[in-house]
Amino acid sequence: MARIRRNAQLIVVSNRLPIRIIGTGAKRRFEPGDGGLATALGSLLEERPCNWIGWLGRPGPAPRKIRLNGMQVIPVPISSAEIDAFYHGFSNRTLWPLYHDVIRTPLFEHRWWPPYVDVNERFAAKAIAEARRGDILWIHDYQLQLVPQFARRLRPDLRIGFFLHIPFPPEELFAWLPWRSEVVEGLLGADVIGFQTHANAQNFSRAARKYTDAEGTDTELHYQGRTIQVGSFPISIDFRNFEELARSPKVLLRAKEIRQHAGVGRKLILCVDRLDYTKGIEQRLLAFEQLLERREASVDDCVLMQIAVPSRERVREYTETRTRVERIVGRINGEFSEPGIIAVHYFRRNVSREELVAFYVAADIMLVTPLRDGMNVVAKEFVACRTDHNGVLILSELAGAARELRQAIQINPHDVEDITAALVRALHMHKEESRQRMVVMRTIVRRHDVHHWADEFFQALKK
Ligand code: GDG
Repeated sequence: MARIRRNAQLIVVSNRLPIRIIGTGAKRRFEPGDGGLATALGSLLEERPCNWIGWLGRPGPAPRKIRLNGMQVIPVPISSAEIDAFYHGFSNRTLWPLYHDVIRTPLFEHRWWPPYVDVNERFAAKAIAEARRGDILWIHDYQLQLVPQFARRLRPDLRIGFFLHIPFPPEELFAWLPWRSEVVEGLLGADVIGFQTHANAQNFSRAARKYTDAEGTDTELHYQGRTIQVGSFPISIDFRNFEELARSPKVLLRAKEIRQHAGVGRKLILCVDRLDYTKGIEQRLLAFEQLLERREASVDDCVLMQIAVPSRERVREYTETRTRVERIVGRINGEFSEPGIIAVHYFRRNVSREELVAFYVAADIMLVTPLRDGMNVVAKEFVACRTDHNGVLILSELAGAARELRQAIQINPHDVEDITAALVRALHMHKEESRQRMVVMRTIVRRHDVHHWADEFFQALKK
């Protein structure tokens, strides 16, 4: 088995690079993006030489290499046609809905598969071109599930890790995928395959035993003469960084302003998501509507603020979700708002990290209702920002985060009644009870922060 050299370089492979392009043509320059993965890997990147392979987010040719903060960034070129098939098509209309409990029907378009294979092969080729003997490859997420196998074939000397950020579906659903064997074989090229939860890891091991010659247990598979570790590595956040931001005078001042806009004496119910059908935005709005309709609370008691970050707008299911969400927001406001008293504040935009933290600090209730989610780090960010130990978290039991955040009010996000009942409970929860719950959740997230996550994965890879 390949071992890690002490001065081995780390080669991270992810669909998107952790950088932003500013400007075009001769005026083009690059800046670090504020992606969660870059933060997560921060300490590892400082420890050893690092390369990052990924896509810049624009079609067509890409610059050869970029040096940024001591890291070498290697962009992978992807054409417009490939973006349509590999990214919008196979990744986001086949795999994404299939891996999220088929909340939307996945499309199985055979013309999308060859570009998925080609682009994966290109990522692998770029990665191994940078790899010296015994280096470490850490590949991320559903867009790149074939990279481990491509890299392994050409470079058996490398240590290869793969981490899936989204759920791995149960056998009954994975069976739908016409390329199920190829996908599992692709992943089995890795030495360590990490998932957000035990259930996801178990789903994968079962699929591997069913669709390939792999043998073994839920945590250890034997395949083509190699041993592969399969495990759960729940991702987390940079707790200290969020906590510090939440304590900064600028953020506190902004939080105060947001509270004033919410209205005196009104409890602020906050929701933060990419505008994605997996996040259960419609269900939670219906629950809020029901709360007002039944007069279990009025607009004088509470206000809902939804930050909805535009996402995948070239995919039809996403534009449809947006239309539906906005229709419900309009209906609730038409029915219940009063002059100067808005029932639902809806912000369809990306806000800065500081602004986001100010919202977390200002909120009374955080409402997180995904119909299925790998982890959901928004829930953890809210907890990290509550340095006052106040605030109630309502959390979907179908988010990976529910495994750790047991002191949240957990709900079944498909059950609008359940969400309404949780809102009533949260609105009336005694301060001492919410405080006790928050203290426990903060201890858990502080201990299992993102550095812990990256270290654990890396340790497994070193074994
Ligand atoms: C995938 C999996 C898994 C949101 N709005 C703004 C903003 N955000 C940031 C949040 C948070 C991130 O985006 C969203 O993370 P989630 O975990 O909720 O979800 P996905 O984007 O679906 O991510 C998920 C994750 O990967 C990590 O493994 O947890 O299950 O689906 O960090 O803060 N950030 C800023 N402005 C916004 O308006 N700055």
